[in-house]
Amino acid sequence: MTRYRLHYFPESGNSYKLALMLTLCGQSFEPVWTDFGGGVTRTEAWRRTVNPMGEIPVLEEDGEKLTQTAPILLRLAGRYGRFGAETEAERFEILRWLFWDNQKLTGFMATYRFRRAFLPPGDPAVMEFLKSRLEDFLGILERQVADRPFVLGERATILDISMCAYLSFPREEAGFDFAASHPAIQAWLGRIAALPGWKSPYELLPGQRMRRYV
Ligand SMILES: N[C@@H](CCC(=O)N[C@@H](CS)C(=O)NCC(=O)O)C(=O)O
Repeated sequence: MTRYRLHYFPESGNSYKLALMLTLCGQSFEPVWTDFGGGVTRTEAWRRTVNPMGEIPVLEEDGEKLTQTAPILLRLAGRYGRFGAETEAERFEILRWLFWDNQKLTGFMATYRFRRAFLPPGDPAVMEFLKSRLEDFLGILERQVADRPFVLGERATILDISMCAYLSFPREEAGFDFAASHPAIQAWLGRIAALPGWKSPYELLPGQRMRRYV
């Protein structure tokens, strides 16, 4: 049985992607709280010994350190035969949306939410730019899940796990009220939360939290 250790911090939606995937696959992991707010991931020593990319999360599998949630999710899906592709067309579709999520939805939501909730107020023009990009990406997701239960279609896949992560934190952090602004996304998040074994981000990612400004 593979032994997992997840280097994370509680506010990290990218960490939640892996914690949720492992949990939904019936796997446990040792949580390794990391002082992201204190700048540990920026230190030379951490980059040399844990992740040269300077990013959280890092998933250790029997001591081997893996990074980048997309290939890790693909690997776990293959290993447990859950939430993966069943056909070549689905494989392509999953890769296509994972790239989109990493670059667009997660990329901008993570940056916007972090600056809004966990840093002192910054340049309003920067926030406005990030939010306007995000509105576009949320609109794309809203349309995608309006006429199908999950991003790929009838069943949940790693796409849902990846894309829901930053939208699953308490509403006050990013400041979006999806029930009012994006009802299809709100309903989709409800379907994900109904998956057997689902847990919320702060249930799966315990420990000392960062100061919140909103
Ligand atoms: N594409 C990466 C994104 C990881 C990422 O950006 N993690 C954030 C924390 S949630 C981080 O470490 N950011 C540091 C930085 O951008 O300098 C993944 O999927 O693992």
